[in-house]
Amino acid sequence: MKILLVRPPRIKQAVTLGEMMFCEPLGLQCIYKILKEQHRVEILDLMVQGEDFHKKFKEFNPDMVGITSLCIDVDNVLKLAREVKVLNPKVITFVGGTQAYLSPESFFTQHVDHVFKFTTTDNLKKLMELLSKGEMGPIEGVCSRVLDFEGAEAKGRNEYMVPDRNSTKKYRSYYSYLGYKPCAIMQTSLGCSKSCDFCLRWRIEGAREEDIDLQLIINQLKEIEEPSVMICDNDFLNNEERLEKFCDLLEREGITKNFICYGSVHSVLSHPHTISRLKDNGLKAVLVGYETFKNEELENYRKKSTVEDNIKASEILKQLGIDVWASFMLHPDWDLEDFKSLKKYVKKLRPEISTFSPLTPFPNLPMYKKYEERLIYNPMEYEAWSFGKVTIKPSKMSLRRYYFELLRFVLYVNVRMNSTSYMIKRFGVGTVFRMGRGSFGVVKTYLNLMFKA
Ligand code: B12
Ligand code: SF4
Repeated sequence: MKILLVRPPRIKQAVTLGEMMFCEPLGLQCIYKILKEQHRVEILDLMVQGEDFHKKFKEFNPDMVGITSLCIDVDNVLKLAREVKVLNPKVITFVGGTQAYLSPESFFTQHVDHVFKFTTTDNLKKLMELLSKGEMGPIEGVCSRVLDFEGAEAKGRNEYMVPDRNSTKKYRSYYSYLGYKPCAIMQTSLGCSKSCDFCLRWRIEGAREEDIDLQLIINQLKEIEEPSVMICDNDFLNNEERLEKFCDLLEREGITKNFICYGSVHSVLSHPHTISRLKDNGLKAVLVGYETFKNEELENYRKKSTVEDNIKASEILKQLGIDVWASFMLHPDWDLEDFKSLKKYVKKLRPEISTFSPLTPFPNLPMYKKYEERLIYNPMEYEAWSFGKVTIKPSKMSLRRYYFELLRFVLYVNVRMNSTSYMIKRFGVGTVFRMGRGSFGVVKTYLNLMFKA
């Protein structure tokens, strides 16, 4: 069979980082590797500007079209599936990815034939085998239209798979992570035992770390041509012993890359000497969730660190010369004083880059119930759930004023607190120009939201 695997285009009107950066579609590259054993498979990445779905469809003339999905992509995925059926009703459509895992029902329409609630080598191969024989029956983790989309309640998780990075060879120069371009991404571990209250990641991957064999990781690294690699594990710095072994292997194999990763404050505090060794092996920047300046909020979020821990971790990372890309969560019950306190706190922490996200009680989180009465959007307004929009009605000021404070804060931090000069020093003027254009898009979206509020 001929199978076309598609990543939907960026969504301009949603608040996303898409204008600034996007990385390789790992999930599609993983299933490509399995499917290509028996089929002719191609990836079409519509996030890359200039790619045209109709043109590709006509050229490749697929028997099946598989589409990946994140929360905000639902409308785009459904539109693509509809287009497939209009172009050729015989072509089979199937959908997978994060949104299919969290809410498979969002894709239960007449244009989607199969929804992968979770994906394993077995269920993928089983579907292909049945389709090749022209048969159909229940498959674990797959909700099929001919079976009335049964199985949405099935329990199971996405399997760790090794991606085939050659599948995106023609796109690879576009893939970046903030200033690092070209940049690959890889996953070395699943799950997160910190299980913070607002976080979807441990819910998707499990509440304990499942570390993948390091030799398998080193083999992938050896094949990655890009000089920079973003490790998208939830807390790559978590396991001291594993990190030491990782450094041993990098040194033994002579692998030199720029590494960027997510790391928790807890991990930074627990083994700074190992993180220092990792720095000697290429660790350039860590994405840390400091979230808030209030211990009470950190506790409510079930974060395992305190405000004081955050300050200590920021000092350690400064001393080690590792850049910090910090994220903060804006609480809907903040007043003007709180925004001022956050400003002071950010000044104290001095991260190289700061990003801010309004607290988002995503429909699958228990937090959703707590804020249900105050929600501005309903769960079907998919594009609103990007972790960029204010989704909970603020209690201490109007929504318009809240957006105003948010915008003022974002501009203050980015313009006054040196992140521009840091970016120029680190990545050069060209990159800053590209990112500046992206940030301008985000600012414009926020301005629109403010005036509409
Ligand atoms: C890398 C990454 C990105 C990359 C690339 C994402 C991509 N898939 O194309 C970029 C930078 C582009 C990105 C952007 C965004 N992201 Co993001 N991202 C991640 C991250 C860190 C890792 C995802 C990943 O690659 N995992 C590994 C792969 C292997 O897993 P996977 O894609 O799920 O694939 C598996 C299965 O789902 C399946 N599969 C995947 N696709 C398909 C397709 C078919 C047909 C089949 C059968 C199976 C299948 O195969 C794999 C088997 O293991 C996750 C956090 C996390 N740890 O999950 C957040 C995450 C997925 N992102 C998230 C969000 C919110 C966003 C943004 C909206 C953020 C923003 N405001 O800008 C944007 C949206 C972009 C857009 N559409 O415009 C949320 C998703 C929430 C949700 N409910 O969907 C997550 C979970 C982070 C979070 N906040 O909790 N992201
Ligand atoms: S440490 Fe990070 S990835 Fe882990 S649960 Fe908390 S917010 Fe999520």
